Amino acid sequence: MSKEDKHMKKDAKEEQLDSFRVDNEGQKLTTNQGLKVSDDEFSLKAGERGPTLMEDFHFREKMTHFDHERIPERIVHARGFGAHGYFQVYEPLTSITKAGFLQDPSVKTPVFVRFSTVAGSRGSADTVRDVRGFSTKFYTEEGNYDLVGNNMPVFFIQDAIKFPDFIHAVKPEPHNEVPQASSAHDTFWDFMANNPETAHMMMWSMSDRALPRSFRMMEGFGVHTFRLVNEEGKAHFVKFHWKPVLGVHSLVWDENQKIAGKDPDFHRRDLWNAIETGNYPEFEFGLQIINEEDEFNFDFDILDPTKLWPEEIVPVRKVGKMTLTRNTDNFFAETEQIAFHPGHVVPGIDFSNDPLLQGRLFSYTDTQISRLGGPNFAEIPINRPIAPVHNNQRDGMHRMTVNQGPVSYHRNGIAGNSPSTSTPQEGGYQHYAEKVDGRKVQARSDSFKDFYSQATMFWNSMSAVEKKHITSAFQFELGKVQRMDVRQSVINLLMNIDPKLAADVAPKIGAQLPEEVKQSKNPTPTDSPALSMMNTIFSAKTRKVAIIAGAGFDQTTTDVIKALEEAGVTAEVVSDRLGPIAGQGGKEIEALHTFLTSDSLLFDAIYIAGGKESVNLIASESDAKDFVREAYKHFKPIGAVNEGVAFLQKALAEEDLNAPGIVTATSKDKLSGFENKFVEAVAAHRFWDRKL
Ligand code: HDD
Repeated sequence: MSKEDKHMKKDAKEEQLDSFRVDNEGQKLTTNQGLKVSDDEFSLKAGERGPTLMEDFHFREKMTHFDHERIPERIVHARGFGAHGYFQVYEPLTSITKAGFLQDPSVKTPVFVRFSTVAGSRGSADTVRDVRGFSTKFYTEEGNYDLVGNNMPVFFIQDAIKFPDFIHAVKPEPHNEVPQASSAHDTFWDFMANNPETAHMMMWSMSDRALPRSFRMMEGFGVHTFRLVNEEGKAHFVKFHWKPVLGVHSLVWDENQKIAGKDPDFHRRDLWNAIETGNYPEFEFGLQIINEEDEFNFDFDILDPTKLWPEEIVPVRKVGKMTLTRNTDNFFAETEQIAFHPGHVVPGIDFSNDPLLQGRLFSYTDTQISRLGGPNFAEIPINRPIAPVHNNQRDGMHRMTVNQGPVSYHRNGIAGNSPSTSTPQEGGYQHYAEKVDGRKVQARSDSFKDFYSQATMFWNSMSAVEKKHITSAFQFELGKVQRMDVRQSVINLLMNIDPKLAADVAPKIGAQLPEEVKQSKNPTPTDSPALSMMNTIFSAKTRKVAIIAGAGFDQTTTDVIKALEEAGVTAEVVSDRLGPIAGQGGKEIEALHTFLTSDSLLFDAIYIAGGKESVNLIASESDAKDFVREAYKHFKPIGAVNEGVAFLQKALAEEDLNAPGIVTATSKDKLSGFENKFVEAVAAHRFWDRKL
């Protein structure tokens, strides 16, 4: 954290958290009763070699607390990572919503964001093929507003009643609890095949969107259609978006699997480090808006959570920005105990009748009661609103508030009927008075029955390389499915999305290609370019480059490091040893990694320093060539100058040396301009045109 940030005015949430923070430094050890402890190493015993005595209250208190340290993990999204920050709107949104935090661009609303995977347990790896959760709690002056979204704009199912079934299918199979954090198994694919509404989301989860490079480089979506309501009571339908300022970028599948072993904390480490080094993650807040009158003017039902609104038809208006600026003090107190709920809204934000959303409105409070041990979880510091709380709710497990006076009911005369309700003009929440009329039925609306058009649209929107990745994702995932009939039924489903895709997958998994194709009838745009990650923002900022150098590295090395750092890149030296290493011309750099402690998987690009002595040292490391080869295989930019090029020649096949993204210069070439070319290559992220 920079000096300036340290002295930044604390926001209201941080001030509130201050009153709960405890710093043990320089303090005396006590029991929970505040009694000073004289010994914390040896229990009280009847004689040095005798039994421990019940009387040892300190031992019993310490052990009892320890025995109860764990709480149930979240039933879904168990593994997550969070940070604090703030949100600012770009311009007043008065015409579409009365939400207070969306009115004044000078107001910074404190936020806490938790990113997560869905299927894996709390201790699972970050880099798995999965949807990522993207939950934001806005601590507004009108109360907490939670936007509980994902990094994909649609969902697997259309009705919340199927959620337990879907989650049972995706989680490890119950008889043996295998596999962890993976969708590559029979029950998941059996569910997909038997519930064709999953088709669109299935395509997203087989795409590179399920393999984010970083939490900082993925989009966020509210998924459902919500309503924004203005002061006059006029409503618009909206979809919420988060657009990462660094663009949307992914890892490749092979990399994901290996990183899961090399650094299971890859994403949380990345977020933590970015914030610690002042590279604050930024996301622009976007709205897609549809007038209520236009509800039925689309070839999809806007209440159907398996449909997105193509940005080319309903543009995303960027209306604000969120910046994450502060890591947590304590993972458990903040990230683990935060409780989100799509039903935590403020005046000006309302719901739609999306049946998935309607069910969520029940589930979230309910789950916190068992997860956080009772109904008073809103009093946990991270969950407390900065707006005052006054009501007649009382008691329950772990109650912290000390409510005064005899009255705990509404309407009362004794306390002048306080706490009193508020009119909408005073900020009282008023539900949107939507007219509802219908028979009680258990049914799917006909308008929800087109399962394939948007799945096909998604596929059509992909670039050749994205299509290749999706195809091999299906080959991998279905290749792990044991039951032939399940594999076959997924191929039958794929026929409805794209017969060529089905044809490319079927032979690899021993399935047959059926002749019948039930193509959907609804017309949709053939593609939506906004869905392709090739059309995202490319930037070198915060990319991580491995500088491979040993003692005696040449003088260009420090120029390259400087150029990278000026472009906002993090350059970290990988060497044969840790600590300072001396180069030519009296230069010194600090090696943070060795080939043993690191891996090119953990970097976005690599640079091989010149200098004969340096290259000889590197060449004597048995893992060095693999380091380079793997970076090549994962399409990463590779830079080298002078003797570094000679090392590259040994590591790669001759025909690969001129492949895209290999930036080299020898003394014969003009070294000037090398730095810029290499920085450009780092910004390009990956070079997909390489032959492997
Ligand atoms: Fe959910 C957690 C997102 C459908 C029930 N959900 C949870 C989290 C995210 C989402 C990001 C983690 C919150 C955190 O970080 O603490 N969920 C979604 C999205 C959905 C969705 C984007 C569809 C559009 N969820 C959904 C349905 C139900 C639930 C249909 C049940 C009816 N979700 C839960 C839950 C969780 C949860 C069981 C587990 C932990 C928690 O709530 O706090 O209540």
